[in-house]
Amino acid sequence: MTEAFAGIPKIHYEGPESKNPLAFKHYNPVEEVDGKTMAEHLRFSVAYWHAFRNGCADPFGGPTRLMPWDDGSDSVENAQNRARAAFEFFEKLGVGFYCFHDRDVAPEGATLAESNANLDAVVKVLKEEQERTGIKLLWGTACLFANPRFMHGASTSPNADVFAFSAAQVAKAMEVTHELGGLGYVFWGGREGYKSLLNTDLGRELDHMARFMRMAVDYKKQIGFTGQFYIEPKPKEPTKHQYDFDSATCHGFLTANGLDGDFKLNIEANHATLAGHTFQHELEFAASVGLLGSVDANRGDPQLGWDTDQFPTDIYDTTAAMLTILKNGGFTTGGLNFDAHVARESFEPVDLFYAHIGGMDAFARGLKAASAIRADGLIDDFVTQRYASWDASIGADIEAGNVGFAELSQYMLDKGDSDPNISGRVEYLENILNEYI
Ligand code: XLS
Ligand code: CA
Ligand code: CA
Repeated sequence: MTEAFAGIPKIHYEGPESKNPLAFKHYNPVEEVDGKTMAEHLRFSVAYWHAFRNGCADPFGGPTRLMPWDDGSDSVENAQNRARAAFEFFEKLGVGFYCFHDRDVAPEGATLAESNANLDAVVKVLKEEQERTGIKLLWGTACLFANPRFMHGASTSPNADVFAFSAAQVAKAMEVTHELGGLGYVFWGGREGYKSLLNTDLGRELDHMARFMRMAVDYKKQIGFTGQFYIEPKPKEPTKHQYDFDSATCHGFLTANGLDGDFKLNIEANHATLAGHTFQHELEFAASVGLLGSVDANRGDPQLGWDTDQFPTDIYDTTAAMLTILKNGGFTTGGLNFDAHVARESFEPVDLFYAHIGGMDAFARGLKAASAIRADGLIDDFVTQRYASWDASIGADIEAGNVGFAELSQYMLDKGDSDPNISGRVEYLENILNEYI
C-alpha cells in the first residue's frame, strides 16, 4: 500500500525553541516526570471515528475532509486499507493507543451475521497492524446509536428485540476487543435517554439498562475478558436527557444496581461542560468514589451548548486535570483519548497532525505544571491545614463515629462557641497555580 500521509515524517520532540509545526515542543515521550516517562503518564490514544470516519459534515453542509487513502465505498477492502492508513498515522504521531466503535472500523452488513463477518475481516488487519507497530487498543465499544433501529435507544428501547440486538452486537464487540488485547471496553449511552416523558416509562428503562450491564458483566466472565469496563457520562445529545448524566448520576446507578465493583468511568471533558460542570469536577468526583478510570480529553466551547469535540488547547484546564489525575496515582488501564475532530475548515490530512500535536503538547504542559505544583506542595499543604480540625479531638471523634448529636450538643454547650474560621485564600491559591502555567 502506498503511504497515506506521504511527505509527513515521524513527529519528534524538538523542544520549546523549535518553530517546526510538525514537532512536539513539550511532549517528550522519554522524559521522566515524577519517576515515570511522559508516555507512561499520558497514554495518548487516537479516536478512530473522528480521525478516520468523520468527514466533518454539519447540519448545513457536507463533508470537507480530504482522505485520499479512502475510496469512499462501503467495501471491506476499503475498510482494511483505511485501517492500514490509520496505523500509519498512529505510528507517525507516536501514540501508544487507539479506540474504536465496531461500525467505525468495519461496514455494517445486511444482517448481523454479515456485520460480524465484516468486522472479523477488518479485525484481522487491526491485529496485524498492532503486532507490527506495538500500538495497543485502549478500549473498544459498539455503535448503538447510528443505525435507525436505535432511534428509541438500545438497552432502553421500548422494543425488546432492539434490546436483544444490542446485546448481540455488544457481545461481538467485546469478543473482538478481547481478541485484540484491548485494555478496556466503554459503554457510552448513545441514545439511552428520552426525548419526551409523555412516551417514556423512565423507571422501566433504567431497570432494563441495569439488566443489560449485568448481562455484559456476566458475558465478560464467560469469554474470559479481563479488561476494564467503563461507563462514559454525558448529560444530553443526542437525546434531551441521557441517563448517564454525569459522574455522580453514574455512581448512583452503579451502586444502586450492585455494579460499582465492575465498572469505572471514562470522563469526557466536553461532556462535563455540557453537564454544567468543569472537567476537573467530574474527575474529582469520580476519583472520590474510586471510579476514575480513563479520560476523553476533548473540550467543548464555552459559548456553544453542544458537543463540539475540539482538541484540548487550554493549559489551565489540562493542568487542573493532571493535578487530579496525579493526586490519584495516575492511569492504570486508562489513558487520554482524543475523542476530537478537526474543525470543518481544517480539511487537509496534515491538519490531523497539527490537531493531535497541539493536544499532546497541551497535556504535556499540564503534566509538567501539575507535577511542579505538587512538588512545591503549597496548595496541598494549605488543604491539609484547612482540614486540621478533623485530625484530632472532636473532629477525629466525629470521623470515627464515636459521637452523636447528644455528645456534640454537650461539647458545644461546654465550649460556648466554635473556634474562629481561617480564610479560604482562594486568590492566593489561584495565584500559585498561575505561577506554574
Ligand atoms: C459521544 C461520545 C462517544 C463515546 C464512545 O458523544 O463521546 O464518542 O466516547 O462511544
Ligand atoms: Ca467520548
Ligand atoms: Ca463528545
